[in-house]
Amino acid sequence: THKFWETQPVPQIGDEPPLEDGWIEPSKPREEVRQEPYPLPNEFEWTTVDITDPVQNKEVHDLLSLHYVEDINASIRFKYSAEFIRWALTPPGFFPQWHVGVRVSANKKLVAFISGVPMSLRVRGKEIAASEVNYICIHKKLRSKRLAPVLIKEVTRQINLQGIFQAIYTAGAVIPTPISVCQYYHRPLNVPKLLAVGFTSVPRNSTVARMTRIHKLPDATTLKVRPMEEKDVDSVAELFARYMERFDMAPLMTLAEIRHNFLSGQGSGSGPGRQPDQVTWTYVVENPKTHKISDFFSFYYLPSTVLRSAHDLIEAGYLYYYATDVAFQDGAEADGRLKSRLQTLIGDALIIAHRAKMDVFNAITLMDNVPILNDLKFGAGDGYLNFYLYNWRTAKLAGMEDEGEVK
Ligand code: YNC
Ligand code: MG
Repeated sequence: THKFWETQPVPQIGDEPPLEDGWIEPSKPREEVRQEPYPLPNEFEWTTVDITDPVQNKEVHDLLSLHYVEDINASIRFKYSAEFIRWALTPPGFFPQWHVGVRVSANKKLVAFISGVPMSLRVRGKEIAASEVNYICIHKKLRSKRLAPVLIKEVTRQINLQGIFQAIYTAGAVIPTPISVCQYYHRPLNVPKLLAVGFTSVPRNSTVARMTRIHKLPDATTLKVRPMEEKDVDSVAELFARYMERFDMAPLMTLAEIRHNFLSGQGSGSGPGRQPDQVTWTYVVENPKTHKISDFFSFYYLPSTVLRSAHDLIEAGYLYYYATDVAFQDGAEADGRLKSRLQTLIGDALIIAHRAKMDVFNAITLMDNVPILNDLKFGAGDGYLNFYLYNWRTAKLAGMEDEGEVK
């Protein structure tokens, strides 16, 4: 049973698929939203974290570094950089009040956090002004005390106060009720390193040398890709919007959001070396005649701490958004031209990530990833990511029943 989630406007276990998409609870006028913060146990107090303040940014970074998501074996833990957290929490139109922290009253130590950012989401035919809720984290010493529901209710209140009543969120945890579940896949880039830290092991029928050879990548990309620049924003936005029409659920991004999400810290024309503040890496293919962007891919850099040797980091790239105009050519999907182009494009992402000295490249089974993962030598991981909508009914997304299967 789910004492908390049973009380929330989310589809409950066993609910029939809805006849029509829409809210579960109607929106309220601002004055009908609860005006007072939810009560916390006595020794704690609420704080609005100013994530643009380097000191508070670091406090969130430090909390997550020690207490955020671990893999199922507790062998690695995400280590979001301070720059990453600031980037993720400051998209265009962000609300500082949606960055909710809990401090110990006595010494002001930050011991819990949850955040929301505004976004525009399309679910099937409907556009929703939504929030994306992420980075819920409670200090390990304060676990299992029902503090998480208080954090969730408080961020919901702050979001409601801005006139937003829907949210999207993802979690490894299974709660009522996922609309989709994706599996993690991993593509080794630095085999000796991954073996040394115990992220992978040598199968019985293989050797280190053989594994290294199989995963070797060329230095040069196949396509003529270059880092995305400011001048590409319009063209990338157009390509992105059109490509996303392929999917039942996708974000809708303004030009400002395209710029924020894809150009973060990427100095124009910067080479493959890692910039200190670089979070996302976006590369484009420019049509030499029209100067339109025909393809782009993006990934973000997110290391994980190796827990049995805390000084070791696994440097990982995560596939983010991509698009290709091959998808718009007649018959391209049916005759395999789309799959082939995507394989080349994402293959180039692997090459760039490898050149940037990353150890592994990760992807989940969404968008058009599934058909290309095996050929690109990704292996299935043991992690899953569940997708959820708050206060929105819709049937489960495609891939929910056949996840993991190659189309
Ligand atoms: C979770 N990840 O089921 P029931 S992902 C949501 N998301 O409630 P307690 C979760 N709910 O089942 P703990 C959850 N994990 O009794 C647990 N729950 O109804 C539910 N880990 O609370 C759980 N970050 O305080 C149960 O649990 C209730 O002390 C139990 O705290 C949980 O960011 C947690 O994995 C996850 O820091 C904070 O374990 C803690 O264990 C922790 O006794 C490591 O809570 C870090 C970690 C999760 C990453 C993520 C997405 C969060 C989504 C939250 C839901 C947002 C809803 C939309 C709100 C806006 C609405 C609008 C408009
Ligand atoms: Mg708790």
